[in-house]
Amino acid sequence: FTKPVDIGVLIDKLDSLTSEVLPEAFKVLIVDDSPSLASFYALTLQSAGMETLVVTDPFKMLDAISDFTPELILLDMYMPGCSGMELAKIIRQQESLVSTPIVFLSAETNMDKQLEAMQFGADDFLTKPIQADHLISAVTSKVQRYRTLRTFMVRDSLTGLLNHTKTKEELDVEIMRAERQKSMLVFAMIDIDFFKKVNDTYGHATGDRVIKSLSRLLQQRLRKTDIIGRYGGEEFAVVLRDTDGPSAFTALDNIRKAFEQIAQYSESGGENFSVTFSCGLAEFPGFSNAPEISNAADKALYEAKRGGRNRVVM
Ligand code: GH3
Ligand code: MG
Ligand code: MG
Ligand code: MG
Repeated sequence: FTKPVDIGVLIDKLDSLTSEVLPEAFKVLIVDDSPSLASFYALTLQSAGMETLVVTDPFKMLDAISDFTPELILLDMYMPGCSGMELAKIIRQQESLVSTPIVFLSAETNMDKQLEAMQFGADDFLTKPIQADHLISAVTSKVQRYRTLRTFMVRDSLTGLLNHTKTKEELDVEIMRAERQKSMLVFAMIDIDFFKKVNDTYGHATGDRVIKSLSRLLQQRLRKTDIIGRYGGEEFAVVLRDTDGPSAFTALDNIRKAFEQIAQYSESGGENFSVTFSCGLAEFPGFSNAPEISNAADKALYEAKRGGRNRVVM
């Protein structure tokens, strides 16, 4: 017998493999009390390469959503004990689902009833019976738009890095993963030194370029699996996965030296100049949850500033 397999680890492995090779399949949740109709919609969407989950009991919808994280919800209007409109209202009350597309699919042909249903936060109304290609194209365009919207919602526009909110979410996810896999991670907070002086001396546009140069350096020097976010104006945060304190220290300290070496310049001419940053690190385990670990990294960053800047503190 071989060792028992840790399913969580296996799923993570599979996750990272497929996400690098294939574009992810659209994930569609189908809520309809008729099993035969629901399975017809599911097969139709699967034939277009989508991943589907069918729920025929409306009261089980929320559980299904939290496990499946759909990118579109196809909702029947009339179901025993619960209307599609009530479900739409419940979906919109969940913070993580405020922008998830909801499409009603119902035999209701009365325009007023349709409009009324739309007011519960739905994005479209399709009528039964529906042609397979019509269903596929309606779902495809909605999910594509949702994906585009999501990229704008989670990315910072100057650097293309993850924004503050998304970075914090990712820290939570990675701590849970590390707990499950009994692995380590390091959270790093980076803050550019005397950045006000850069802006005051060379102008805001040059300041922006300095921010971008650090963003590029982090992307080049860190691993593909590390999570890099723009945490604030001239502040960055990094989650280094499967990394212990000493390795993270070495990595960040090398980046620190490389950043200091970059010849920064100003559009208005003059001599090149150099900019530095300070960095604070905290390790998991050691600190056991996201607030604690980010607090510890913040404290370490403060120590780095107090100790004279241009340094990494653990
Ligand atoms: P310290 O070494 O203590 O961090 O000094 P500092 O001057 O960097 O201190 P502080 O964090 O108070 O100042 C950050 C400045 O960064 C303030 C703000 O004007 C500037 N800033 C914030 N966001 C941006 C941005 O997107 N672009 C530019 N050019 N400047 C920004
Ligand atoms: Mg029905
Ligand atoms: Mg700052
Ligand atoms: Mg600063």
